[in-house]
Amino acid sequence: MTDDATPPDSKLTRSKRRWASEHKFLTGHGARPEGERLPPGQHLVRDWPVLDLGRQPDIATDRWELRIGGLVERPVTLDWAAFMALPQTQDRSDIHCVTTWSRYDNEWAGVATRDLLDVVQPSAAAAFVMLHGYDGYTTNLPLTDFAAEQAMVAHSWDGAPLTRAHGGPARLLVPHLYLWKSAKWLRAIDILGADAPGFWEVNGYHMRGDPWTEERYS
Ligand SMILES: Nc1nc2c(c(=O)[nH]1)N[C@H]1C(S)=C(S)[C@@H](COP(=O)(O)O)O[C@H]1N2
Ligand SMILES: [Mo]
Repeated sequence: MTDDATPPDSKLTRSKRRWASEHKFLTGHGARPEGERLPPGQHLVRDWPVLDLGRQPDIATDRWELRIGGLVERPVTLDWAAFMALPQTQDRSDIHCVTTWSRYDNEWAGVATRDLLDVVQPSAAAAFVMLHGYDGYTTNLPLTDFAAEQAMVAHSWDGAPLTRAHGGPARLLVPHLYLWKSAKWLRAIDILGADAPGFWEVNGYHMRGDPWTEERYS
């Protein structure tokens, strides 16, 4: 069987799409060397600094909603109940901020981005994602990074609801990229065919942001 003879919705094509989104067959995230935990140029902190544009929107869960649209088969707008009714995931991961602090062993709970993508079904042309926060913040990343195994829309941290300062009711978490990609107060996810810069990316930050290769600035 050749690729030419394979219809676009074949089982193999679906599997290959899934492998791509899972980074299947790659040895690890980005260029992280075996056995290393602190990326180059980072230092460890024990507290959790708050960084944002200085406006922290106060969004009660009863008026929160998350819109997922763009290049998808089934766009959705989830209210809090619908979001919490999706499969729930928990994961422990490290976070790395481009301002050089890293924090180990954060316990997150939320909905895996893969489960959100299963709901909306990205179309074949989908390749990038733009995140929108309730504060007007935007940030972009490749769909493969958005769909990474540890990525989720998180509503809890260390066993308690995410605080407003850290992006509650719900924020993105993509722990293998610098934390500016993890949009707080998440309001909308736009699936795109082409990459476009978000807030910090317009201001010189990197389009991808891998801490292991120090993709800090473009
Ligand atoms: N909505 C929104 N998300 C955001 C930001 C922001 O200003 N608004 N700042 C980003 C930046 S630059 C960083 S470093 C992290 C900080 O997250 P924290 O305050 O929970 O540490 O959030 C990111 N997500
Ligand atoms: Mo940041």
